[in-house]
Amino acid sequence: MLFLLAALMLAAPIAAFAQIVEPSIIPRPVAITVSTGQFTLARGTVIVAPAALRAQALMLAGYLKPATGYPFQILTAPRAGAGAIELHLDSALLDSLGGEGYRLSSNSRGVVILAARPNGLFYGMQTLRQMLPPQIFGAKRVAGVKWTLLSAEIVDYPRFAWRGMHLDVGRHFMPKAFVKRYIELLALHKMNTFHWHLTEDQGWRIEIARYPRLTSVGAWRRESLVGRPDYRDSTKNRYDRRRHGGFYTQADIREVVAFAAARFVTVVPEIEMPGHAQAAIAAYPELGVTGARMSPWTSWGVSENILNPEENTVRFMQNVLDEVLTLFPSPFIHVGGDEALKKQWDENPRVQARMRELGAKDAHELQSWFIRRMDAYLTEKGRRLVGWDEILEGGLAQGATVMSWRGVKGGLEAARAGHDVVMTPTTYTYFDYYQSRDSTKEPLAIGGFLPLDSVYAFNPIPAELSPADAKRILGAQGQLWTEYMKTPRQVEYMAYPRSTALAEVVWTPDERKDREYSAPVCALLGKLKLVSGMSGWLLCSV
Ligand code: TNX
Repeated sequence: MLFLLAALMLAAPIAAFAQIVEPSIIPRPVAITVSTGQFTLARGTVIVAPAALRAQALMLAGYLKPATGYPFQILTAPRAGAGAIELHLDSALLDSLGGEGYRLSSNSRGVVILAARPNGLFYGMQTLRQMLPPQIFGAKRVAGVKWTLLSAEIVDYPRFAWRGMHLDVGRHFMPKAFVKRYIELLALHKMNTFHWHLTEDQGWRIEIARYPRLTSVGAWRRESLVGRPDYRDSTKNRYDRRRHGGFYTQADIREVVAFAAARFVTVVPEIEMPGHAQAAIAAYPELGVTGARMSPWTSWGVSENILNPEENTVRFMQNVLDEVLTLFPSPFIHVGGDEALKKQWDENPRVQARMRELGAKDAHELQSWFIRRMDAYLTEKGRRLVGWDEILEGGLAQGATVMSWRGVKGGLEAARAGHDVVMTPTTYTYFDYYQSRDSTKEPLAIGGFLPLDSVYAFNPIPAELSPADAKRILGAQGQLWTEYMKTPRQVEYMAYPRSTALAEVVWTPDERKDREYSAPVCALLGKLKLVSGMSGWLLCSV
């Protein structure tokens, strides 16, 4: 017994020494083998890429230059004696890796990244960054660091095609520079979809040339609610008496879309209808049901004001979509559809007459009619409509894709009916909820409780779905609703580290997910903290 113990005590340090630790890459790669040996970036390290991949090579140099201070000359062929990072495309890899997969080999001579498509090369580059010392994320030259990465063989590709994060800029406007940073962080995590929630009751944020009042009026509200609304007695609500607003010009939007495209992120715009449209009604009262003059909403919750279902309104929104389509190449266009309160429709004689005229037996069918009109319009333009799961009520439009937010039930139903689905359930993907048990230690949030480990445990494919129907689940997405997030810093605090956990949910095979989830997430977060004051730190420091 004693002998055994002694043997164990002797063996333990040797085993620990011999064991090569897998680098913490998030999302965790499909397969990685690490061996002894390493490569160190040096002043003379070159990037080797064929001329067709110059944009990718420049992007890589742009990632590595600031912290190292090295020039990273770009060559089309290796140079004897110089360590190299090589980028190669090989379409024969399409079958094994898909369009977004890559292979990365590193040894003492350098690094080779192979992929069938540029997307894959880009993800290989993100992996390379994460294999280097964390200081590589610094924006300025860091002296005294050995820029070493371990020898490894990595084969990697995503589990889902839709790997997304959403951002509500309607409740609080977020500056363009932050939107770009948010996208850069998505790309670092191999996410490929940015769902930009651009219109709300409280603010319309996208310039539409044909309807200038949408932004001159709709983008500005007089003041904002302080704290949470009092639902029983609204006279108790307090306001900050500070004008809030902002919008993106079409030039801003083009800039963001191009920035995202260079990082293989598709920007899916959302233009909300028929509910969550008070800012639009404030700008053009004829879009509303009551005809009342109003301003963009100053409170949080769900406004009763809803678009009227007249032909003029449909045309107005289609004209808006026309401009949206010129700005966003995304195949998917989001039209909202959630929480459209039907009170004004139910109470208004004109709307009731319209329902009879259209043969809609209730307000749900009327909403369904409205969404179908948009679906037909977008389909005719070669795009696909996405909406929140309320678009199932009253009958789902033919080509619609559903975001299942009120649990996964809507998603199951839609998938079984042959529709594509993005899983966005509150229980796993609402990053506007509190993230720690003692919410008194956190800044005010909407409520709820969604800690990091719950996000990490999420499987976007519900067990009850048949393998055939499961193919309808395009992926999943995290939501950042900003009623209680006034600043970019607050958004980041809520988004991280939970977005890192979600990144692994949508990329890594379920069985490869690390049981010690928090260690790698926090390790990466430590690296990210170096990117000028990342704020989502709470869960890793407790
Ligand atoms: C529900 S999710 C909403 C949003 C709110 C959010 C707050 C969805 C489609 N609608 O308008 O901001 O809850 O958690």
